[in-house]
Amino acid sequence: VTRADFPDGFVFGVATSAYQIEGARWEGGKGDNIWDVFCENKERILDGSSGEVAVDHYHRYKEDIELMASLGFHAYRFSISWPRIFPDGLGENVNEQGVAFYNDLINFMIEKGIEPYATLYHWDLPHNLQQTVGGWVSDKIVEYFALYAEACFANFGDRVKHWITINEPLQTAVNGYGIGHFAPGGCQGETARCYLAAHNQILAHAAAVDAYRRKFKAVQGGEVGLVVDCEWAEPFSEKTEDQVATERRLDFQLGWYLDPIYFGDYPESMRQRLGNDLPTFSEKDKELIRNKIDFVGINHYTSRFIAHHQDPDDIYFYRVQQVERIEKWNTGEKIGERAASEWLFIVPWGLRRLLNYVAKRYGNPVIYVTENGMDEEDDQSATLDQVLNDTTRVSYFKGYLASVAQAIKDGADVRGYFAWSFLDNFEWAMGYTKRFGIVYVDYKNGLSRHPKASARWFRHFLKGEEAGNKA
Ligand code: GCO
Repeated sequence: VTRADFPDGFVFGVATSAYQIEGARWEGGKGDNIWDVFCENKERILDGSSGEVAVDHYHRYKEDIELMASLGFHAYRFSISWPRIFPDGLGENVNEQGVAFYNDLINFMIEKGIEPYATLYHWDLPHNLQQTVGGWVSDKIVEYFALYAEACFANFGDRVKHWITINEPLQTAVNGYGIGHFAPGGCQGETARCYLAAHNQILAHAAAVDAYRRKFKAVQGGEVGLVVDCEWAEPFSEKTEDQVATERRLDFQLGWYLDPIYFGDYPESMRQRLGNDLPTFSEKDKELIRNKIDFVGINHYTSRFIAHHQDPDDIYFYRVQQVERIEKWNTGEKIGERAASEWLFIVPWGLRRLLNYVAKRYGNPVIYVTENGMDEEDDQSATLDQVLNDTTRVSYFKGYLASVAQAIKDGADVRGYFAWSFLDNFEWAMGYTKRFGIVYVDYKNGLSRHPKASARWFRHFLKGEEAGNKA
């Protein structure tokens, strides 16, 4: 795959999120977020760690942006920490120090020729909103989120032209409010709570887009999208029930969020299985959410074979009645090689299918691949040379980028691609045990940064040089 396989103007960037990299928990007038508090119980995180210091991007952002620019990336998808802007989340009295930090970051990016893509919510809800109103299960959150979004549009929208409201609402709903592996936790498989958290995220997204269109769009001229995470689902067998289960799986991942926005309601298969555990949209809600999206962000890492399953209480997707398989029933064909994370199998062709599926289901919307990448185990016994030589990741990127280029040729309107992640970082419940970065962070030696082979590969690829062309 080469740079020339992509249209002119196609955006290549890298992605991160605030809690995973910033650190500086107690600095700059920031309030606690739900992950700050969640990690205080060390048993919840595999290595007992937290994002309290993370990779100290808060203090090293200049070094990081310089490195990003030297690698030739055009764009940077970062997230704004809500409690840096409103420490208690209530949408009054903006914290000027927080605004100053993101102003500095954005200005420095632009100075280095990197375009900002800002995510408003990448899971770090102000703890106060969780404590006082119940976080995403309360409909009050919709208004608080809109106030926060407006403050960001007002302060940064003269320079930020691509906004993402919410990152992976599914993870917040399922893992945060349903199962409890993620903040805020405090639940164990509560179906209604999971679907309510999702419902309020959809409404909050729409309220933010609505505010943008009414108050900022005419002057600022930017675009606002939503980022959903979706694995590709491939039927486990030719049996009808497996084919139907596979469609249902996509309903429960993608349709869950995008159907209400594009068509005004949840997919029928969800209504059938969930009954009253699935909230309903009033006519007024429907009017608010319809078509409130300028682009679809897709976070994609892996694919699965999907089979039908009788058990209605399957833990992960709550009544989707399907089960994941990693080998085909008849041939034993593997879906792909596994990366470090248990859930991550390397399946480049899955991304092409997913992009074409999204294009078809939603009328060929503008799409950005907002995250794509793989992890390696943190190996304490390896030398620096060894850990920098991430050849599997290089082939992962080559394969997945080729798949994106094919989807574009098939007709999908994909405008950009962001590698996850720029830096090794705090991988949520896995702590620092998994490394997703194209830049290595030496946790034992002052958090120093070292570009891996994959970062160098991107540099050549982006320049259209030999190494990229041979790929
Ligand atoms: C997200 C992702 C990232 C993860 C990545 C690897 O929500 O955008 O969860 O934050 O680090 O997906 O698991």
